[in-house]
Amino acid sequence: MRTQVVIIGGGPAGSLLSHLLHREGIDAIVLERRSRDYVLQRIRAGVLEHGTIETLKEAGLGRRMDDVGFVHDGTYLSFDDEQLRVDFKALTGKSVMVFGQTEVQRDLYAALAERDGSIVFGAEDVALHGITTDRPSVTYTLDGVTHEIACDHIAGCDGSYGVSRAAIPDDVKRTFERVYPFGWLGVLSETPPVRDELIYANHERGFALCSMRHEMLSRYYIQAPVDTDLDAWSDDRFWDELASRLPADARGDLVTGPTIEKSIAPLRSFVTEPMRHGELYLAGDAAHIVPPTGAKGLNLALGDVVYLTRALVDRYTNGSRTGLDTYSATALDRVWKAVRFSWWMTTVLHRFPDLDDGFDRRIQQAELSYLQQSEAARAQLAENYVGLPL
Ligand code: RFL
Ligand code: PHB
Repeated sequence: MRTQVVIIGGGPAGSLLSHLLHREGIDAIVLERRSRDYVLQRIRAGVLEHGTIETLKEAGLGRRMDDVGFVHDGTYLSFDDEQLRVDFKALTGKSVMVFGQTEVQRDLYAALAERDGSIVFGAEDVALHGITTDRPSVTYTLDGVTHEIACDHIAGCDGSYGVSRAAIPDDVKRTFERVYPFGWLGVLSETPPVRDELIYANHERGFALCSMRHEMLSRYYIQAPVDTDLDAWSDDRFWDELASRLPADARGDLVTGPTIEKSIAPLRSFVTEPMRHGELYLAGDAAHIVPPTGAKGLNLALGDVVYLTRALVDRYTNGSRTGLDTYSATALDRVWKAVRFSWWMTTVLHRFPDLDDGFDRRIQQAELSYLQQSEAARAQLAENYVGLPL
């Protein structure tokens, strides 16, 4: 079999890439290790940047987002007894959309389902061949039978534990990592969100975040040790701990109920450079991970895909390789700014258990006080939160 682009991984990055390429008349096949239902059950990101919203709309994927997503013009930060609203709309003219990753993925799979053979679910033992030649190919096993697809280019969209990044030799790539000494314990509950916008809380007991999916589905997180035993966290214990970290008025408005999901996620920053080797192009979590505090992971993945689509259109429509040659540098420039912002939000809003000499805490207090007093400080937060231009 032959196609123009083999896409490894059918998460948001891989499925959007396939959809955008198809609209440009470029053939692609997505190889996804899991089943469709498995991917749709993963509960992950919730906030879409301005540029992501525009991209999805331009790609004909905006209808349900516009119908059921929530436009948010700002967010709340709380610390000690203070609260601050950062007004994205007033500071940048832009807003974000609360629309879960699961919903984005559902719309992408619906678009892919209209084209037979555009995605293979349950593809095992995916392996890359000849990535530094002009005849790359990918093999995989489906129901015990091995298949081979010859192609011009391979897009590695298989997340942080996929096979694509590992196909770049160690002496070619360089990785950068920061592991944070805590995780996020998150729950979903069929209760009304505590407020109409998100609350990011820095409290002496640790960070907390109030988010949502829709009118009767809330998403809450609290900072917790990475090795937290989920069985030790009854719903009551979670609600008590969350309430203790929220500003008093929000605490009073918090509606509790049974949780329908509970999980712990580690927090880390990770970047691999370059994002291209031969005819292999990495996009999304395959190339970089950010802590969720800045709500950037999904947006960054989709941003890479926009750049890669432009580069492939340049190649197939204009016969120019310039876009492909500059893809890694272009993407990394934007990636590092999101890595910086996510690191900064994480550092300013969490309590660091092993930093108790007081210096870092004073810096944190100074950052928060500066945000309160300076419109310029709030504008830099807002500009990054709604997303830098693509
Ligand atoms: P994904 O979503 O991980 O998709 C990669 C896909 O590749 C498949 N795969 C393979 N397929 C074939 N062969 C192989 N060898 C393969 N290995 C893997 C996988 O099954 C999967 O379907 O990466 P992508 O597309 O780059 O999208 C990135 C986003 O999913 C990610 O950045 C965000 O979800 C990160 N993230 C969050 N981001 C936020 O902005 N806010 C959040 O609240 C948030 N919560 C999260 C998260 C990521 C999490 N992970 C990865 C553990 C919570 C969690 C738990
Ligand atoms: C979420 O709703 O899951 C969410 C929102 C904002 C973040 C991280 C996660 O910064």
